[in-house]
Amino acid sequence: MTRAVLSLGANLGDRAATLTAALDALSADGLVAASALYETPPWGPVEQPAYLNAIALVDGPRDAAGWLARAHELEQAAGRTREVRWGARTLDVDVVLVTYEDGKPVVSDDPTLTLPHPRAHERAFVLVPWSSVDPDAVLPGHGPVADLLAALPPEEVGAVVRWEGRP
Ligand code: A4P
Ligand code: MG
Repeated sequence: MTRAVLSLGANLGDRAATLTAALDALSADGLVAASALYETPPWGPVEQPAYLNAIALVDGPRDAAGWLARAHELEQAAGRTREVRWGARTLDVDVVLVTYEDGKPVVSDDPTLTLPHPRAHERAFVLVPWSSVDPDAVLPGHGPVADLLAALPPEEVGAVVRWEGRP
């Protein structure tokens, strides 16, 4: 049994429907908590539309590779095509962290599955929803998520806004 922290992001198509469907699908995988949806400015070198992001905590019998495989299944189910790295996508599911029952993290520098996720600590779009569902969360190697958030530029944190849907 492991716990995975999954980061979901969508910035093409009906973003909210895509994320809601993926979170619903995860209820069959031991979904423990799902964050609200947050609208977030695109991060990275590629110009692209705003994202909706969410975090899911799941407990299940998978190992880390099993969670990555599940993440890829959810991306395929959303009709994801892989084009530009860091570019726009219907659904991106990243594995942020996998922990064993004793709380020890899976640590891997394998490029096909790097754990903990190498960029999670600097991404408000991961840390804000994560701390909303687990205020005491710790990112191994980097420290408490609350401290990481406090260290980010306030404007980056403030730009991650709970999404209430369009009027
Ligand atoms: N991979 C290695 N480690 C992991 C991991 N921990 N979780 C490998 C998931 N995948 C991992 O990913 C490329 C390869 O990374 C995979 O084959 C997998 O084996 P990908 O999903 O095919 O491509 P990508 O998503 O374009 O690349 P990457 O590196 O995952 O990009 P990021 O870092 O996820 O950036 N802005 C906002 N606001 N919100 C977002 O969600 N997302 C991105 C994508 C850019 N900007 C964003 C957002
Ligand atoms: Mg990805």
